[in-house]
Amino acid sequence: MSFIYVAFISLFIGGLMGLLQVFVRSGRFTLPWGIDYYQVLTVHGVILGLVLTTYFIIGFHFSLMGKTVGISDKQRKVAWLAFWVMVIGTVMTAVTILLGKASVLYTFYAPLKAHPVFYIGLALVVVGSWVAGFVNWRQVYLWKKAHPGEKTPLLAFMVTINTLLWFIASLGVAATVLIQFIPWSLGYAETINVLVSRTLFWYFGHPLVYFWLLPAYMAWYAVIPKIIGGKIFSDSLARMSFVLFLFFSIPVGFHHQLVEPGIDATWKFIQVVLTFMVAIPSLMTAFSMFATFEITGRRKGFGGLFGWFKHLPWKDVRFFAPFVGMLAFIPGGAGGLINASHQMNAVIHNTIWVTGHFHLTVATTVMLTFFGISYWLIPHLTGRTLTKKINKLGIIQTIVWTIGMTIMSGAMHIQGLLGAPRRSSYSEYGGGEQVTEWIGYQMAQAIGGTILFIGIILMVYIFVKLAFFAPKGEEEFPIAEEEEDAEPTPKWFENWKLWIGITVALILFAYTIPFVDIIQNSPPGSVPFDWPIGNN
Ligand code: HEM
Ligand SMILES: [Cu+2]
Repeated sequence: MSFIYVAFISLFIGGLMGLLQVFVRSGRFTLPWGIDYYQVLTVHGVILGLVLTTYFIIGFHFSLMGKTVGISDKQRKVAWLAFWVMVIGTVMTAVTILLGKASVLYTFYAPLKAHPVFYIGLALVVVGSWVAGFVNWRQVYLWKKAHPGEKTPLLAFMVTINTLLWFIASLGVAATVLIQFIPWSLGYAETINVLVSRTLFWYFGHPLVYFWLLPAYMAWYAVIPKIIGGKIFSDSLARMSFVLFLFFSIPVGFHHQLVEPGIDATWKFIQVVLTFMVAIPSLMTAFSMFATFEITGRRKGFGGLFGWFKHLPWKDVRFFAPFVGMLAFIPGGAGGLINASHQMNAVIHNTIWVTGHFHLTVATTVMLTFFGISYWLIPHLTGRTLTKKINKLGIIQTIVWTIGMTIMSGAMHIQGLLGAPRRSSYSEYGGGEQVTEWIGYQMAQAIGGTILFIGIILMVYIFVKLAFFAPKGEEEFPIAEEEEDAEPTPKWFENWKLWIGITVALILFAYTIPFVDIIQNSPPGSVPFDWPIGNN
């Protein structure tokens, strides 16, 4: 619950920044008191992309592990340690951003330099999250020892995969922060190798998006079936898709660096091919969700080609919100295929299309699923219940979010195709002709963003209700079961050495040669640049 408090406070602050951004970009509003647009945007990206997600996910992981394999008092203590290390790091980072000493955006690309405390704070957040992951692994290990021969519960298996993915991926960001950014920002190193830092960042940055997405998939595979009164479609298929996500989410960071001149095109091509492999587990997930829906509906006696579709509990927000999230993943995923394709990437690269894309994926698919989880998880943890009224408000919240996001993200996609840059305060670019094509859409973006902000206020209100004011009672923690006649899950799914071995082999294959090449043939490093630029 402590993790979730941080997540919802972040939602509110970050949402407010988002509102300011769409206002500024509409051209009708300037920030008061000399506040800098890029400071606001850094708060937004860091607090929503990094803080909200990581805290919610770790809290959700702990709740799933507690329910399935249990947590000992000692483990709980170490989990608190993880929490406080993360909080100290978050506060350090937040203070530097609020003081205007770290307006470097959440990707902190070199050679823009932040105050050293910004990087040290980030490093602490990562270390804290590792401690949390180690606790999870220990929980599974002790459960296995106490239950010889039994398979790890599905959700504990999934948490293990996601923490593994996070650990392996965040080694990259830890390396660049510790070896490159901290010495450079402290003045011990004069220059920084920009391409190495960006490569290490994206080695982390892509798997990061799967770290966000997999907890949503946990809820889709193992919670939603219970909510709709069905069973898990296939335990083995769910595990296999998670294993494939582990394989194919890390050795692919180059698809964020397709326009970078210092990386050999062959290796970009190889990493793009590996990127597209992720379509397999994604479509497996889509297939198994709809299979669950259909089987459950037919079992309840709803026949016909689509009759089973009508039986779904549309009025239950625990289902409705994540379901809308699933729908948003259809355009979101299609946009992702465009982003990852080298030629089409050239059209949308660094335009606000990209922002439109991830507001559909992380800010809708993932967020609406996390909200869907919150409706039962928060009352479950606080000993309260989800009332009919809050449920209804949740449905309204989902609809408001969908309308706001459709308008805002739609406007962003169109502007991007017309060439509007992302990460840019309002500008008419000296009256350039091309600008007239997109500038009107910035108004639509502001309207969508405002509706979206109303969605955030609603959600924060619901959170406060569920955490402090809803009637006392017992809220179910919905975990679906397997079919009675399900095929047994093969034992080799628990062969962690094999999964980790393949993951590491794929990473070494995709990164070793180009990385050596980048280091050997790098241009000179860069001295630090402070924001506003010129203070180097
Ligand atoms: C009221 C709701 C929101 C509004 C109005 C909003 C608006 C925006 C806008 C306009 C930008 C682009 C600014 C620019 O490139 O100049 C942006 C960037 C971003 N947003 Fe949001 N957003 C909202 C909610 C969210 C949520 C819920 C998340 C994540 C969970 C999120 C994550 C991000 C991230 C990671 C960036 C990129 C920052 C960067 O490029 O450095 N946003 N948002
Ligand atoms: Cu990516």
